[in-house]
Amino acid sequence: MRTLLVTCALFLLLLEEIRPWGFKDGVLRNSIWLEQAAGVYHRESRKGRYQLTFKDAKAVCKFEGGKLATIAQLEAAQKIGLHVCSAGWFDKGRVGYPIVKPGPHCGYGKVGVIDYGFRLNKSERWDTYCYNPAAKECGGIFTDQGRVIRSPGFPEPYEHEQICYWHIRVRYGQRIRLSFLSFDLEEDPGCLADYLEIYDSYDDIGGFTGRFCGTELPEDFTSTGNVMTLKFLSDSSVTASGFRLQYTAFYPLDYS
Ligand SMILES: *[C@@H]1O[C@H](CO)[C@@H](O)[C@H](O)[C@H]1NC(C)=O
Ligand SMILES: [Ca+2]
Repeated sequence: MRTLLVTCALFLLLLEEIRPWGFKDGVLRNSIWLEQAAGVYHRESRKGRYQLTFKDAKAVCKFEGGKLATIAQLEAAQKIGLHVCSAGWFDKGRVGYPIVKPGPHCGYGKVGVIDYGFRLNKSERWDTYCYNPAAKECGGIFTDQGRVIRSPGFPEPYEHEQICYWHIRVRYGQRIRLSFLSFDLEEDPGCLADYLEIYDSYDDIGGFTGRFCGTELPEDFTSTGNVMTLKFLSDSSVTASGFRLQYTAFYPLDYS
């Protein structure tokens, strides 16, 4: 993973243009909204956004041991912070998404479950909202000053078909240092099977920093701002013991 250094350098150049997350115009801009609440979570197809028919959506939720969320379950989850800017199928062929924070680009400025109603055409393609209160804990939102993060079940082998996100948000002005303690994911040249990705960002859209697999311990990484996202994905065959890493928040001595 020597390309990491190059990616990193390039990214640092790009990042100079971007303000770190924090207060801007008196508004706290680094909020992270829940992606899983009260047993409800959002899924998109492995092929990407808006690829699931109603039948596919049911199959995805069932595959993970749950079922499509009802509107009542989605509303309950929204009340405690589930915020997803993607429309998905829920129970009985309804489509919508939960919005906590009003914004012009998502939910037409409204808050609550944005409801597209019962779809007549069940071949339309959307994401899905599943309900599974027994879902394995995987990922999370961390605001502590430091913590050890482990792949699910570590040191036992992780399961197939998992996607976990860890969002780290520390105090404004702080940075985050990641140190890998142990690393063992299915090895393949492009890391297309199982991988851990690091994003120097609050989500996995911007700030891609590196993708890792195999047994080589990735180098330590330091964020440029006070947020970071880790994404772990496993495919449907071959597992390994996974990873263990530590993050630590610190105040940089030099702000330049
Ligand atoms: C239903 O939606 C699918 C996907 O958008 C589309 O290809 C199909 O033509 C639609 N069927 C009808 C009857 O509108
Ligand atoms: Ca695998």
